[in-house]
Amino acid sequence: MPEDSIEHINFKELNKNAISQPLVKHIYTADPSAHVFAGKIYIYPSHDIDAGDAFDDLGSHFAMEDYHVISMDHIGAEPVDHGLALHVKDVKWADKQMWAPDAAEKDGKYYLFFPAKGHDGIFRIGVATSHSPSGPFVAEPEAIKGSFSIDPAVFQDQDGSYYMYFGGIWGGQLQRWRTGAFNGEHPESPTAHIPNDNEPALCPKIAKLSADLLQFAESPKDVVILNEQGKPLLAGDIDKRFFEAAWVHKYKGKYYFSYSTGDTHFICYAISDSPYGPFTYQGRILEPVVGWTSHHSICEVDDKWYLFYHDSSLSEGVTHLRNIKVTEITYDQNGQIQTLKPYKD
Ligand code: FUB
Repeated sequence: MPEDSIEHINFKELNKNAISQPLVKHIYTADPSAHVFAGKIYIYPSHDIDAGDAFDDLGSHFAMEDYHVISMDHIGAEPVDHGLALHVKDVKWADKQMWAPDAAEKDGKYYLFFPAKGHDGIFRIGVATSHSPSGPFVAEPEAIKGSFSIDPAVFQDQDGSYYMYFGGIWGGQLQRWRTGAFNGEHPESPTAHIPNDNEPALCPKIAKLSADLLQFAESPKDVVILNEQGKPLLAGDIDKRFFEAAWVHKYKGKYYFSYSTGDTHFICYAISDSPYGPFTYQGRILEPVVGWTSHHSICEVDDKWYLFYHDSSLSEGVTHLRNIKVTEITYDQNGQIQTLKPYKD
């Protein structure tokens, strides 16, 4: 929801009409990646703070420094904050902006994947490990080789393969990697290097992970999203094209790739028969929330499917002070996800 419409919002009314309430209120949290590990729900969110950086279209105001893991015994249970899981000062290669993380489990070990800006100002993706799903996590000394941009989401397929989906345009720098190398020209511009409206949209990326989950096992490839006519979405399809916040889940044998359209504020999804795509655009999962960003994950808990998402209702509309939420999603008999309105009319 655009910033300029926030001053007209009656937050008391809005919260009364919201389809869900903030899960935690003692800290600001965003970008919730949810998983069931050892029978419990674990949420890996960003930990929003007010570091005093002014709002800009590069997202400089998202100046997060650390991560906390939140757990819940079941949906509706009291969320538990497990405290500091990882701080940027303990990540050798990272300088700032600990953005949207995700986690995975393999053979009883837990992996926290996170983007951060290195000392050269370039976003990379790192990994940290722990023997507990709630951390604390110990970071690898270097970022994942060949990683770039933001918003890692790690999907474990039924055959035991793990894939990382990632990328984000504007402040997430994906557009700066169009030639395979980082293009640092026009550093202050979020839209320099973005394709023209009539050109194919920038694609999120996928890379299979190595067996130890610490590296890419292959060079990142494009995740192509097709329109209903089977043509790649165009950069000008701003209500549908990928912006950031990739997530993949499998439902009835199909791969569902969901993502945020960023500046148009929707959570959309596309379906494929392969984890690599191409994915065909299907529609919206979530209409715009209060706050500029919209970011989510989808997780099955006790045979029901849930959308973990965020808005800025707790801070009454402050873009970079968000709060995580959860609500159920439903599929029709054709596997289509019913679009949710975050606030009832
Ligand atoms: O939280 C910082 C950034 O905002 C995330 O990485 C994006 O997905 C957006 O939610």
